Amino acid sequence: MTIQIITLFPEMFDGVLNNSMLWKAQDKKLVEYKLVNLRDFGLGPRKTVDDTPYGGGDGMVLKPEPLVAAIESAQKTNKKAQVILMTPRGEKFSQAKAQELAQLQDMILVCGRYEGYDERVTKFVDQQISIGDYVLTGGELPAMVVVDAITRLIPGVLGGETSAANESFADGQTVEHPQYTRPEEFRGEKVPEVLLGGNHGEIAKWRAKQSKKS
Ligand code: 4FD
Repeated sequence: MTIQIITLFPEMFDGVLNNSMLWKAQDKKLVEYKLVNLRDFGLGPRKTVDDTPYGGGDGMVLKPEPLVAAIESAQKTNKKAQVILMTPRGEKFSQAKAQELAQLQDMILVCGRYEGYDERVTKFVDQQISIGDYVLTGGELPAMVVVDAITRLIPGVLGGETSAANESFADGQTVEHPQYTRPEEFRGEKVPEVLLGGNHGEIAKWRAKQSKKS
């Protein structure tokens, strides 16, 4: 899978893409991340990407020409890529949505800034996604959330044992069961007895019970 990210702030992704899991996924050629700097598609000598809104109002709006030029440039490298716009008005992101997107061949994530983008840009995107009902200063953090959630679902990125757990989470009724590691007792709190016994049937039953969302 190739994930291209269109943004005015590519350096924001450095720390996230270099985290061990995402890095290993790229190292194993399971995924390739490409940052596309929207500024490169800016207009005129100042490389302008934004302008004041028609009708008045606060702040700036991303102009359509640079955004669409960046999308079309990314599409040249990757003809069948799904174009996904990060916006608070999009479809709500979820584990189920992450699983759906993890099946895709390639995608282009578009990060908006300022008070938003010229609405005519939406004609050039396939999907609009929101990570939750709140407004951020840019689509970069939402794009990182989507990249992380999708990458860990790509077969081979994590150990194989995690895939089943991910599937159960996507139904909305279950969550991952609580986990414990050494020491057996920490500040008076003991690890549940059943986990120490080695009775795999009992352990599976306990975990299933604990996985039901309250
Ligand atoms: N909840 C989200 C996405 C982007 C964003 C922006 C229009 C603002 C939150 C388009 C307005 C993009 C989200 C940038 N804030 N801010 O997923």
